[in-house]
Formats: sequence, C-alpha cells, structure tokens
Amino acid sequence: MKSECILVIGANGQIGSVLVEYLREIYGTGKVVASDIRMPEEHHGIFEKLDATDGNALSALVRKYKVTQIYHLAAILSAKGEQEPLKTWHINMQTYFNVLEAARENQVSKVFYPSSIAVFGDNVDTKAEQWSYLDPATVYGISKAAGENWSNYYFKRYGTDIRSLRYPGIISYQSMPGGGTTDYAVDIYHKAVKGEDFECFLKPETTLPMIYISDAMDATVRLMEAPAEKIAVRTGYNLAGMSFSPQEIAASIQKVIPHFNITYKPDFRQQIAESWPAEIDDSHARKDWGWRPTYTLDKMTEEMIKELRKKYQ
Ligand code: AKB
Repeated sequence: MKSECILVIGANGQIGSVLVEYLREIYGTGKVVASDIRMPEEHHGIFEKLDATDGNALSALVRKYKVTQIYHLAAILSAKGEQEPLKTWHINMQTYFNVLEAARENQVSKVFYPSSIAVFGDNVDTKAEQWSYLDPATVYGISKAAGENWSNYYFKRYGTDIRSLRYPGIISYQSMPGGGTTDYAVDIYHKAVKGEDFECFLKPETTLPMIYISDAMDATVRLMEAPAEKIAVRTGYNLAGMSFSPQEIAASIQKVIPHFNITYKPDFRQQIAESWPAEIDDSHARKDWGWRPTYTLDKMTEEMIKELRKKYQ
C-alpha cells in the first residue's frame, strides 16, 4: 500500500463517486478523504463536508489529513453554466485557486485538474489536435481553458505537479451527471432500460467525443501515476475514447433492446455541442504515458444495459 493521503473534492458527482471507490481499491480506504459541499445519503470511509470556495476550510482539511494528492472535481458544467455565467466563473475559478494555493502552501505532491473538450470552440477542426487553438464558447469552457493555463503557471513558477485531462463526455451507470451537454448519452440508457422512449436535446447527427467510465478511471490514475518526467503537457492532455452521434448510440441500444425509440427536440445545448470537435487526437497521451482506451460503443452499451438492468429490475 502506498503512503499517500488523497483528497477528492466533488466526491458526490458523476466522476467523484466512482473515482473515490477506484482510489480506495488502489491505495486503501483510509487513504482517501472524500469531500463535497453536501454529505451523501450514505457513505463508508472518510467523508468531510467542504465548500471548496472557502480557501481556509480547504487548507485546514489538507493540513488535518496531511494530504499528498488532491483530485479537484467540483465544477459547474457546460449547459448549467450558461444559466448563470458569472456565478459559474466564480465557482469554477475560486475553487481552483483555493486548490492551487492549498497545494502550494502545504507541499501537496500532486494535483489532478479535470479539463474538458469544452476548451475547444467554433474554430477547431472536426478533429481537435493537442495544440489546436482554444476559443471556448461556454463559460464552463472558458473556465477550463483558464484553469489549464493556471496549472501550467503553477507548475512553472512553483513546481506544483499538476496533471490534467481534457475529458470527453463520460458515460457511467453508477451515478447521473448533471448540467452537461453530453449528459444525454447517460440518460438515454436509463430510459431504454426502463422501457421508455427518449427525447434527445441534440440533433440525430451531432457527433461528440465520449468515454466510458472504466476507461476514464484508468486514464486518470495512469496519468497521476506516471513519472513526472513523462508529463510533457502541463496544460491539459487531449483524451479520446470513442465518438458517436445520438442516432448511432440509439442504433447501438436497439441491437440489445430492439423496441427502443428515440425522438429529437434540439434546444440550446445543440449550439454548445456544435462548438465542440467531433473527434479528439490523443496521440500525446498515448505517447507520453501509454494511454489506450478499451471500450467501443457496442461494448459500452452492453455493459451499461447489463448494469442498469440490475438497478431497475
Ligand atoms: C459537459 O457536457 O459539460 C461535460 C464535458 C464534456 O465537459 N460532460
């Protein structure tokens, strides 16, 4: 067992709830401190209530547990962020500044910062390269692009070892995402397994980069475990799993649930999706620290449906 103490901020969210368990399996239950603004209904292991906009509270937690690694997952996502742009900017940036300062002041050895495909904007090619121009169209994307640059700044100026992935939409059965543009690709499985029709808020052919939760967990910990000298990108690594459109995921579900029906009613999220690339070139992640995704759309569909059937039946 490694001598680490890992603080996960935003532990109740879609990524956090799975990552906490994943990290506990690797490092041991007592080595992972889960935290969120609200206590979850049930939990095992250490859980601390934390409002990450409160820098003193965050630093106190880091000192209390002698934290060696921070995974900062708290953020308002793309679609919800558009409802309250300034509040989103404040929350996304203030929480991150607090993490950066707590890490710097307390010699935390590593920080994980989740970036997003939302850093890309209207001028990106269909396939986003690692060094494509960043002109994000949402306040969430602007905050993630700024966060990436702050990560690079803290690394260069203070030596803080911050590592970051530009996550595509994450598909998981364990918990629901909230407030994102890619959320439809989780919701659709729940509706299909419950025998309901699904009304999609994107157009049928809108292709977006996505990743299955198991691959996302593997990528995250693989990046954090890589030797520091292998980390050549100190802003955010492009990460790809698969790319598909609503009509393709529906067709994949229909292979298992033939009567499943999808209809389309695009809303404001269509514009957000159109500002993002359809595909991601993640060759730097592959070359630098050995990233390889293992899930295809159909393999993910089979597992999602199998797991959700256990939940609903
Ligand atoms: C969102 O849709 O906002 C997120 C993301 C791609 O970062 N899932």
